[in-house]
Amino acid sequence: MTEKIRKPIGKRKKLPQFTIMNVIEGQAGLENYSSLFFYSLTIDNILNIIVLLILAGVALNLTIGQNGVFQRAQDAANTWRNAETNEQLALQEGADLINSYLNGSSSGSGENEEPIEETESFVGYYADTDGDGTVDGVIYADLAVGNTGDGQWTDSDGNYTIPTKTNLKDYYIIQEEYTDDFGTKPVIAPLNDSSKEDRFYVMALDDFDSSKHYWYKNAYGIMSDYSTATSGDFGKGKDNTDAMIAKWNFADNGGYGAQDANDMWGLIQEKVKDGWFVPSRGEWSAFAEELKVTKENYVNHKLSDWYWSSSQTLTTTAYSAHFYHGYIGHTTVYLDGYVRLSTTF
Ligand SMILES: [Ca+2]
Repeated sequence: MTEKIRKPIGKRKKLPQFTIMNVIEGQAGLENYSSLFFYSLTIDNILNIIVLLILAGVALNLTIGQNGVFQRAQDAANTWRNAETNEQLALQEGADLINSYLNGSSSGSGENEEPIEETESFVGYYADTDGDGTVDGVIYADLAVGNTGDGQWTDSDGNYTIPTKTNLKDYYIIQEEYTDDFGTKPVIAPLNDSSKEDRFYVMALDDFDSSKHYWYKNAYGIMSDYSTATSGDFGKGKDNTDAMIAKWNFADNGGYGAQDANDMWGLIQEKVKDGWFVPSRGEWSAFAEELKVTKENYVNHKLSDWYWSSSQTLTTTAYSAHFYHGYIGHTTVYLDGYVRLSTTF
């Protein structure tokens, strides 16, 4: 916007309470500012800016009160020749407040949000596990409530128990409506309280990648400690994953044999460092039953035919979630299957 286009506010309307406009018009130096808001102020958008500041949670008296942003800008303007620096600081503060609101940094922190109910199930809602505005998965277990399905997906291999816990973290609705592979639901994010327990189990909305991977190709027939090395229970996927990555990293030196480049335990390690894990047999069962996934509808949820779990079955096999058949299966560890990861928050 050029100098010619900007009209002195005083020539348009006579509003003494906004003599701040003199600040804008009196200043060649203002053109240094990158913010377009202060570059093109009119009486109309000054009012809009005040509304924005209030919406952004900035108290009214901080905005237009006795010691507010605009008052300080005005005061600075009155002594401009001696106090150019103060004026610029006050104006910059206003610009920063507006920019932080428009960038969402003052609306996504959750600090002013109502916590969600502690007795209601939020299974089926989407999760923004780090509150950054990007959805990370769908909630399939809520430890405030426990099972909401009947605790069994299809047959006894699909049994699961979701425990209930107390001292759980607080959460809030960060987005009222979001549509993805599990329909349209609100999105939940954590309030800031990291000292408490995670309440939710979350499944990623996409496979780890578009390829199929071995469970652990060379482990076939030599997993003699299968009954203790991993567990099929709900809540054990994280421990299973840590244990199997340790085994895989040991390879021939105490693990289940040589590594293969297509073994999932090698490929997922970066994601595991971010808190993701391969779901246990019970976690896959809970996911399927709690979200009512069947062999008839799994394609609609963009799920692949079958997935590895992190739970061993025998010396040669691990459990797998077979959506194509609609049940939990046992699969030989040198076969290749899809991988989808879970996390908690
Ligand atoms: Ca996120």
